[in-house]
Amino acid sequence: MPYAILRIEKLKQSQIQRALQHNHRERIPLNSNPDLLSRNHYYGTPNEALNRIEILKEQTQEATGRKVRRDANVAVEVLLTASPSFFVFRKNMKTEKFAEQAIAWVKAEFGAHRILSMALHRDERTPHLHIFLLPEVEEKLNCKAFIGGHRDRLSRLQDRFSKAMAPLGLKRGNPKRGVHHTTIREWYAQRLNDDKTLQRLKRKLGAALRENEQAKEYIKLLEKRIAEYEARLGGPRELY
Ligand SMILES: [Mn+2]
Repeated sequence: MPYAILRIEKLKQSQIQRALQHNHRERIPLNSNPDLLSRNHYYGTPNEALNRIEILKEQTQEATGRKVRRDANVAVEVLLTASPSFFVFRKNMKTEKFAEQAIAWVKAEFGAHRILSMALHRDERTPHLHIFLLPEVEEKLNCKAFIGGHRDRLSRLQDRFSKAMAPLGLKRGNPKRGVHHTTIREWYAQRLNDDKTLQRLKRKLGAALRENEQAKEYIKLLEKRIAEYEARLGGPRELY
C-alpha cells in the first residue's frame, strides 16, 4: 500500500524568495517537464506571501518592542505527496483527489487564514503540493510556538495526515523512520539523483541494444560467408 508523505521545513527570510520562485515557477527547475507545466495550479503569488510576512514582522515588532531577528524563521513550508505507485493508475483523478483532501486537512490542521501560498506541481515526476504557512500565534510571529517544541510533534502530525489520507488508500510510513526525517530539499535531491540514475540505466540499455543489433548483423554476415565457402567446396562435407 502506498504511503502518505509529509515533509515540513522552517524557512528564514533569506530562503523564502527562492522557495517561492520555485513553487510558482518563476524559476523553472531542471526536472520540470515543459509539456506539463500548464497543468500546475497556483494559489496566491510570491509577492502576496512576502508582503504578509513583512506585515506580521512589523506587527510583532510593535507588540514586543523588539526587532525580529534577521535569522528568525518567518515561514513554514509543508510538502505533501504520496509514494509514486499511488499515482500510477488514473493519475489525473488521483492527483485531484489527493490535492483536495490534503488541502482540506491543511486548512483544518493549521487554519486556512495561515495559508500564504500553495502550488500543485504536476510537471515533476510525482505530483505534490507545496504549502507555505505563516507561523502566526496570537498575532505575532512565533515559529517555535507554531511548529517547534515537542519532539513527537512531527510524528503526530504525520499520524494525523496519514489518517486523513487513509480514505484514498494511503497508509502511514514507518513511524521509526520519522526520526531520520528528510527535509524538503533532501527529498528533492534524492529524487533528482534517482532520476539521473534512471537516465543512465536507459542510456546503457540503449547501448546494449545497439551492440546486440550489431552482433546480429555480424552473425548473419558470417553465416552468409560460410555458406559461400561451403558452396565453393561443393556443399557441406559428406560424412564417410
Ligand atoms: Mn515541486
